[in-house]
Amino acid sequence: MKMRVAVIGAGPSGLAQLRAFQSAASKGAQIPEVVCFEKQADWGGLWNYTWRTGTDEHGDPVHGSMYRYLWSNGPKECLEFADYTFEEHFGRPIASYPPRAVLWDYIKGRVEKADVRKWVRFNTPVRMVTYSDATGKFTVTVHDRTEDVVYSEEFDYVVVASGHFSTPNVPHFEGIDRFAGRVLHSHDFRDALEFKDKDILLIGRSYSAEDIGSQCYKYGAKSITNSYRSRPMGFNWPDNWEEVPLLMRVEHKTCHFKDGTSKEVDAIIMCTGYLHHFPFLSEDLRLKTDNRLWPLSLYKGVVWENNPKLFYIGMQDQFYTFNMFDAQAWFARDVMLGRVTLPSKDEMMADSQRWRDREEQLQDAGQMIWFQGDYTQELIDATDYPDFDIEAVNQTFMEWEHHKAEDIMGFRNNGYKSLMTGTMAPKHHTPWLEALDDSLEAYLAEQ
Ligand code: FAD
Ligand code: NA7
Repeated sequence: MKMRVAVIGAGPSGLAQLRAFQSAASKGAQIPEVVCFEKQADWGGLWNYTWRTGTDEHGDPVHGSMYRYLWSNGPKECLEFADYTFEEHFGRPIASYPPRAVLWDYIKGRVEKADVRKWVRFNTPVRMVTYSDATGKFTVTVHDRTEDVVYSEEFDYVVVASGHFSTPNVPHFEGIDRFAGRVLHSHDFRDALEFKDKDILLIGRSYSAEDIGSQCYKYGAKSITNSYRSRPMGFNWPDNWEEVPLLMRVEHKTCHFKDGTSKEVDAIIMCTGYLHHFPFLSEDLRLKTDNRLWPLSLYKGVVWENNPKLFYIGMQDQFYTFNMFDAQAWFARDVMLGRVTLPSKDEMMADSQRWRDREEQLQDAGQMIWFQGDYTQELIDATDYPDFDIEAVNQTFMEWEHHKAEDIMGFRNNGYKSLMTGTMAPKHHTPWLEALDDSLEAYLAEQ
């Protein structure tokens, strides 16, 4: 029987895996049968916006964590696919910080061109994956939600591409159970207009806190208070935005912070990150990690060292995204096709430990960017994924960091050069703070 590969998830990581196999086939390689299971009705992962929160139309947890008016939080030039450029997709250069719908369109364009939709079984969450030493195969049990049938199939390889920004990490704070306002996690945030004219408290100091706060500011929140555990973000915030130490307790609508100050707020939004959550994997296959640049147990960040027929794509914390997922997917593919030979388990673990040792020494964003750039380069060198100028991508990330430090509400007005085509991005027609319509049509309109 033909070799079979199961891919779990049709977000950017899973789609990278499909494209990797299709690319090999288009160059004449014999490829295995690839079956991708996707719990949502369409592909694109987080970029496929849902208005729903809580449970989906079938009663499963909603995957989506993205919200209305979300614009890319980094330059598109840093995530551009090396084998499918923005210019190829849109037929002309576009500005550097597209809204969600524009990036979703771009992601879809490549896989539509590759004609791999037929490999995806939609509305089909994976319920369980087990491995049998006796048969050397995985049994993948899924729930076809359209027909409401649970069934199992056997596979030679499994690729986990289910994402890790979907299951919220929700801490408890004293008195929050009696807070006289709305409490939610960033996973359930959908529309900043809900917080117009409100005093809001954000807990956390990372991307979600920064961006949800900026959204709320843009759409008219009265004040934004940002409570941090470790240290403030330190940007040059607008006048109605302040950063305070960690929330200690809540009394009615008053929040008390570690430095003894307090503030009355209407809503608390926990921007406290996400859990790597794989309820569908048996214990021997399950990655356990916090959100970091180098989770252990994955050789080259991809191959499950305890059973190298299992792969994980996109499990790291991310500066690099789409093109790093590609590099990982091409690597996983080449292991499966026998083009890359894996060393012994001890050697794989020693290699991972070297990356972890370096990760633990990283001091600042610049070092983290180069770390992930070096990692991506190493993977690209091992496969036929088109080489691109990683050093220049790193430099673009640094420009982005500087632009944020200069003007946190205006950094999205900058443009950068494509590292794939060499074209400079045009300036967007409307400054981000004034651009209230985030539709693809509005973004691409010439003005
Ligand atoms: P996901 O996009 O999460 O896709 C995983 C897929 O797996 C989903 O389609 C899901 O339905 C499916 N799935 C999950 N469980 C199962 C199951 N049991 N069975 C079947 N299918 C399953 N990155 C950027 O580059 N730029 C940004 O501006 C940016 N903004 C972001 C904003 C937010 C709010 C968040 C949360 C993330 C953002 N990211 C951004 C990072 C994001 O992680 C990546 O861009 C990308 O979506 C990751 O792709 P993925 O395929 O690994 O995961
Ligand atoms: P991140 O980047 O994982 O950050 C999580 C934040 O939550 C971080 O600032 C943490 O503080 C904070 N945190 C976690 N637990 C707590 C508790 N118990 N109390 C206070 N603060 C806490 O998640 P994000 O959602 O911001 O970003 C995820 C992705 O979404 C990212 O890729 C973006 O592109 C969008 P710390 O920094 O450790 O002090």
